[in-house]
Order: sequence, then C-alpha cells, then structure tokens
Amino acid sequence: MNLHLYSRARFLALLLAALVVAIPLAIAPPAAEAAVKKPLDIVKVYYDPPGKDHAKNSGYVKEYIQVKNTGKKTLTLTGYVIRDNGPQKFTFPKGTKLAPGKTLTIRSGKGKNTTKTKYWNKSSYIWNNTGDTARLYNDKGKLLESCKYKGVRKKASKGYVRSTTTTAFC
Ligand SMILES: [Ca+2]
Ligand SMILES: [Ca+2]
Repeated sequence: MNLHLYSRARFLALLLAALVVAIPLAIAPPAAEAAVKKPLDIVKVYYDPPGKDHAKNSGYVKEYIQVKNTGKKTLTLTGYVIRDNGPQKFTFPKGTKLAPGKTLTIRSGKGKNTTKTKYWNKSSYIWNNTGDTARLYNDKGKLLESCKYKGVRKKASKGYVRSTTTTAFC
C-alpha cells in the first residue's frame, strides 16, 4: 500500500471514530439535567438592604434570601433547611409548596407567612454584611447548594459568587 494513501485512510478512520464519540455529546442535553436533580435553587441573598442597619423588626424584614423551583414539578418543601455560616437555621414550614418557575422569599425577622413569603421569625438580622455563606438542604439533610459571598461589590471568583453592596447572586 502506498504510504500516503494509507495515512489518509487512517486519518479518515480516526475522524469517523471521533465523530461517533462527539455527536452524542453534542446532542446530549446540557446543564438543564443538573437542575432536575437539584430543582430548588438559591437565587439571591439580599444581605444588606440600603440604609443603616437598625435593631428593629422593620429593618430585619427588609433582609431576605430567595429560592426558586427550577424543576418541572411542584415541590413540597416541608423540612427543607436554610443555614447561615453560624448557628442560624430556618426550617421550611410544614406543607410549604412551590410551583415550577416560582420563587419564595424568606425574610429575616417576624411576620405572617404567605404563599410567596416566609419569615425566619428571628429578632435579628441573619445575613452578615461583611460576608457569609447561605446553605440549602433538603428534608433528608442533603446539601443542595452553598452560596458564599463577600460583603462588597465583587465579580464571581475563587468560591465567591457575584455580589453588589446589597445582594449576593447565588
Ligand atoms: Ca443558585
Ligand atoms: Ca445583613
């Protein structure tokens, strides 16, 4: 066999083999698959509302964390948990439901729970202005998301999410 022809045939064979591998990868569904496994997602932490902090419930309730159902089914969040980097813990009330595509706001401080808003019911702020980590667990204690922010305007980097002076984008 002519060496030139041989290498061309070999090249074509390799190219074909590469395509056989590459095509299924190209048509496989992308990141959306991950969202099916972890349908409840932390969207943001509004950790430092504008204005000076003041030790009053009217201040505490301005601070919040938001979660979203990114899946296709309504979620029952009974027993799901949110924690900060310290001892603060929020357990979703029994019977909390979240429809696909909907967000739920959990406000620090006290108030009356509604379908869209739940209250941590603490007499304090939850989210540190100088940086913190929000962690979300399902009812079996499995960590679904960890969102670490610095309390400044910052691009996402080295384990920290993007943040502004008020908001961490998880
Ligand atoms: Ca997220
Ligand atoms: Ca705060």
